Amino acid sequence: MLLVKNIGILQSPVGTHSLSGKEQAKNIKLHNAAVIVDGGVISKIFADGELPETSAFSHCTVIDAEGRLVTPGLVDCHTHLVFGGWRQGEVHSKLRGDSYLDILKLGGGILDTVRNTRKLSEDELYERSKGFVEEMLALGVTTLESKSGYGLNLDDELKQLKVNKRLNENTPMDVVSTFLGAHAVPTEYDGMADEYIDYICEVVLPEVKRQRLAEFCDVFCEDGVFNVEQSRKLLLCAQKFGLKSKIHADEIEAIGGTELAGELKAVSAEHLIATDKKGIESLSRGGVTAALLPATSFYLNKNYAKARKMIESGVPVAIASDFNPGSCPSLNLQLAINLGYIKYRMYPEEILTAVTLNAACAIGRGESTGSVEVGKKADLVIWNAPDFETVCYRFGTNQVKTVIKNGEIV
Ligand code: IZC
Ligand code: ZN
Repeated sequence: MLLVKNIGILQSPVGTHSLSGKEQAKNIKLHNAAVIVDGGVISKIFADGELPETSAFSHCTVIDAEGRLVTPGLVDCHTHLVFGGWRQGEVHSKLRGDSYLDILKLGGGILDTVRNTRKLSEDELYERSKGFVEEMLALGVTTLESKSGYGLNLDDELKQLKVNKRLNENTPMDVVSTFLGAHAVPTEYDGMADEYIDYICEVVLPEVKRQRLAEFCDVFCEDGVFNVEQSRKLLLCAQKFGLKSKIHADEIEAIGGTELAGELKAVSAEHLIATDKKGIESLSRGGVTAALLPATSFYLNKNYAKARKMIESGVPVAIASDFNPGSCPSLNLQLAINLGYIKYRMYPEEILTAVTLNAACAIGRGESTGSVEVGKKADLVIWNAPDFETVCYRFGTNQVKTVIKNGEIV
């Protein structure tokens, strides 16, 4: 058993469902608190110094938080962390006027990472990704989603998904696997996006299902990548194989991906940089979580998603890193927290919900993590900060003091 005592403030959203509207800003804040962990699960929570001075906890391992803030472990619900190579050369072209989509059209961008990912063996990819996972743990992330999408053929997509599985099994991180075979049209199918979608539906998805390698299916619904009809066809086909839907929508152009997310009642629509009022209404009607990625807006020199409008319209907002080698080569979710505060003008309580419970719900983990409550996993962060406002305010440094995953210090 583990006892975390002398918690200055224990702050957390509450529940197993995503929170929207005013509920998103509701966090419990327990002062002078303590948490007892048994078997990796939270078994008791004390507040206002009510931890009994008995020997009942003498057999516990004790962590003294020394008056610090404690929150749930962070959940990063959108990453592309299994990849080969980097794309540092692209920044130069982007700063001189080539757009992200221009670079992709010329066979660079995602397709460059596909070439570098295909070259690596599963073991090589695993070792590299494990390093990223360790860094993310040290930054306070205890659960994450990892997308494929740099293989774009049967073997290389399965290779990435198998790495997700190994990361989940062999590191302390909980890794939720998403199949993103429709991330770009591979060069072998140049100009034949429809045929590539058919190939995924007929050849790749059945294997992903048979080997149980993913829970979600995602698609890059974007100008010049996959249109709404292709995205719909793919996601409906994936639903038949039991994969829940996610959509990369409105990252660059609003071509209708957000409306499709509403129509299909997707679990989440992700990016939403270019989403307007109509798109927001459709998310709200469909009960879709908006997974916002502010570090990508920063890195692409783009606008920021209309987070306040989404919250006001009752759309649950999650915030994630979008770690990938192109549009966001940062795996630091704390940076996304800072940008959520300054650029989205979200309140610290809303942001905490966005990077814990709402993010957990966006990847189907709301029952087990995302809040500090009896019965949930003992995934906790002790911060080098007295309150979450300070975490939102300071930036550029790792503000985590200690990370506890399943009741163990990592
Ligand atoms: O590698 O560019 N937007 N996919 C869709 C990405 C960004 C990742 C990449
Ligand atoms: Zn993405």
